[in-house]
Amino acid sequence: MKPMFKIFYYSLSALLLLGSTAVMAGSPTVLITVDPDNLNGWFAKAGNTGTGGLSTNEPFSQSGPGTGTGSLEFITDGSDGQIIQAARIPLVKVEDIVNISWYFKSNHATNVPHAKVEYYSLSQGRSGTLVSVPSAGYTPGTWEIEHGSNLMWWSTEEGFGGGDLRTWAEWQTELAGIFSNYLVIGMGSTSGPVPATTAYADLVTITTVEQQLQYDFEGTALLPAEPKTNQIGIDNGYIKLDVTGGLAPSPDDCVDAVHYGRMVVEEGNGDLWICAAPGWRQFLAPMMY
Ligand SMILES: [Ca+2]
Repeated sequence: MKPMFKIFYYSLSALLLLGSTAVMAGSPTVLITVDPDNLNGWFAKAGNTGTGGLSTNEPFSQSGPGTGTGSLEFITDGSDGQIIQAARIPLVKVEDIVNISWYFKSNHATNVPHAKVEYYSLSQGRSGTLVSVPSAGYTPGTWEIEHGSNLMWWSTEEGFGGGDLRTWAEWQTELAGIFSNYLVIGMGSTSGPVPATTAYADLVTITTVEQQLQYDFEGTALLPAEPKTNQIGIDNGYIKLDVTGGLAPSPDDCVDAVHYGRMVVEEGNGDLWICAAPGWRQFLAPMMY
């Protein structure tokens, strides 16, 4: 890309963001290429049932449609409960996310890739997934951009259901101090029918109070499965589990097969919690004084 165009592009991006929330002037944009040789932390989120990955079928880059060597592809075949999600761990507070934007193209008017933000706080005992509601009036077959700061969002957290739509700014306030553990771009649903759809997303951009990270998906590859986090260690000869922070572990951390086998210790009373098919099982510490 010619340098002049790049400068223009970034200026245009900044203009598009103006008028949403407090966009930080001078926040540096970092372009990150996500390709088969370096997926830069992106993986297929657990629970995916459709197909997808990096694709050369729809080249897209900062210069727009037809440029670059690929994009992120999502394919559902029309059966019930299909969902495809790509994710990465941003490790940033929800309140510090100023905007998330993404370019997308779909052959369906409403089944389109959109962003989600998972959050989790052991100390506050809260967790959930913020789900953006795509703009109405999308024209199938066209590349368009969405800005999350202009959309309404709901949360999977109990008490904040699909009818409780809030602006991004309102969620920044509601979730003050809580970290986002996953940035997700996905399509489909885990419940109910999902139309047969082929869609693409690219230039997924997360703007925080400190910087703007722009992910350009390129090349061809299936995304790898969600990595297992290191939750167990050996500490001076003892097997050491994570602790819960004095609370019961989050129900959302024990909902499907990839979670079964998780163990965690409630350090206040010494209870051991084990995740299995019925959900968390609590093993009470015996009183041995
Ligand atoms: Ca691309």
